[in-house]
Amino acid sequence: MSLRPMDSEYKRVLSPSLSLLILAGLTPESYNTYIEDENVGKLNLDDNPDLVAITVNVDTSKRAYDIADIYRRRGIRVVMGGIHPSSCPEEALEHADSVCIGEAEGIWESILGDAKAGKLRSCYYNPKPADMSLTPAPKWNMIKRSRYLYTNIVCASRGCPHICDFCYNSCDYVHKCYRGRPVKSIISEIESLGARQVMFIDDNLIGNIPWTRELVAALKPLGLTWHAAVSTNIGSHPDLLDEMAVSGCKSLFIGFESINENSNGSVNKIQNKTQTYNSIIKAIHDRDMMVNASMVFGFDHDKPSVFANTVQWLVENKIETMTGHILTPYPGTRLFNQFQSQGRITDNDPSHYNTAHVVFRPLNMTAEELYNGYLWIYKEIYSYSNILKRMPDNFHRRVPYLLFNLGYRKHGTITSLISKMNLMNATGKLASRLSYGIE
Ligand code: B12
Ligand code: SF4
Repeated sequence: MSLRPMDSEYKRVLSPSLSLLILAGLTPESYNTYIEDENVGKLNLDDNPDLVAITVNVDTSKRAYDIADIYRRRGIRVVMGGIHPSSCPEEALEHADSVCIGEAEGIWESILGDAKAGKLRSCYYNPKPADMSLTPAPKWNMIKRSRYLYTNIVCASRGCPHICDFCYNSCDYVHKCYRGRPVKSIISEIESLGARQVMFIDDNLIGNIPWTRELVAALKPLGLTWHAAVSTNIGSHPDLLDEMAVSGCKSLFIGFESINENSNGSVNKIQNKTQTYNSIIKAIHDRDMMVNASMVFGFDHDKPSVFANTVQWLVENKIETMTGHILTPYPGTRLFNQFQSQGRITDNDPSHYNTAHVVFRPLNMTAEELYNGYLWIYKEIYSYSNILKRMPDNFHRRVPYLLFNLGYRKHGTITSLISKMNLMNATGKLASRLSYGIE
């Protein structure tokens, strides 16, 4: 995983890749499998597996290709999957024997069978959206959970009903239909995790409101603390917000992206209505939940003033945390196609595609203004004075608020040491205990 200038080392060990744990869950017991993760330790590249499977994002693609080349030079076959090979299969095939485009459910078994029979095809793609009842529970026993900060992550759905131009959901290969997993299987997965706090890592937990209501109702008796990402239309469902709060939801990650309506419109984020933002935040705070606002900078309507205006809005609304991004045209997305046809892509180094570099020519500010503004807003919003100004009115939220804000500030030696000593999971548990009185 690549780090941004404001990231501490522990970002690498935040949580393991669910993709590989799910792939392991789809693999029949008769296969001897193991998982290696370079984020938590040195890879053993001298092993001799029959097949190597690698999950790849754009910013990790260079390293993934290097690893694949090492195995293939020794005659070991490599299959790649994940967001980047799915949108750029030809590029991935220069380093892999085979690419899985999109979801693995329903095709991983064929890949394994074909590999065993020596008939591996170069591309596999399920033209239909995967049946969510086929998604197995991640095989947690395949990794050392103590090496990660959080291993209580759950993916309850696939996709999103919206199609924002900068999001991977706008890629051609993505099935444009939202699917929730059967609620029963989500609940039994949570129960088997044995955790009292759960992070849902879905794109959008409210992509199908009746299904979300069913899920939230089933979460209620578990007495959990949970966190999730939702789209801004949560503001139209106050009764669902009530139920979420009662069932233990403590924070919502929301892609507000911009306080400039034209900027949101320019990337087809038409569901975001800036005049509703403040009331959405108030509705969430009134129910004692925190808001993590995802903000993107560098849209065609953004001027240099966007940074100061955004800080003012974040502080005025006492938004607990901000995750900031420089607009990034991910290969395969509609935004990428637009910028490419306009000749505005200025940097093709994949490792720079982690939303912390300017890889295109902005319209209403220079690339330097965009980059410096991005660094400035992180410093400014997580300055001790602004952390104090944004302190929640509700006393209960203050401990988790402070811990989350300290987590967003850059920490060097101490977190590296905690990570090296395999104390990440214990640190996560301590943070949960301090915040919510649970582990
Ligand atoms: C959770 C998450 C995170 C977590 C990561 C937790 C973890 N350890 O995995 C955190 C918060 C750390 C994170 C960080 C970042 N993330 Co993120 N993240 C996600 C999110 C929401 C879910 C990923 C996930 O686990 N999905 C569940 C799994 C099961 O789905 P999956 O990976 O797609 O796997 C399926 C298939 O793709 C396939 N598959 C996958 N791999 C393989 C391999 C083989 C061999 C095969 C056969 C099949 C296969 O099978 C799986 C089952 O069907 C995605 C959005 C999304 N929905 O994918 C963004 C996403 C992956 N993140 C993104 C970004 C930009 C980032 C950051 C750069 C953001 C930042 N500025 O810091 C960082 C860097 C991440 C990195 N370098 O790895 C982008 C990546 C864009 C791209 N084209 O690469 C995404 C797509 C978000 C978006 N909407 O644009 N992220
Ligand atoms: S609302 Fe979020 S997850 Fe959905 S398409 Fe837009 S950016 Fe992607």
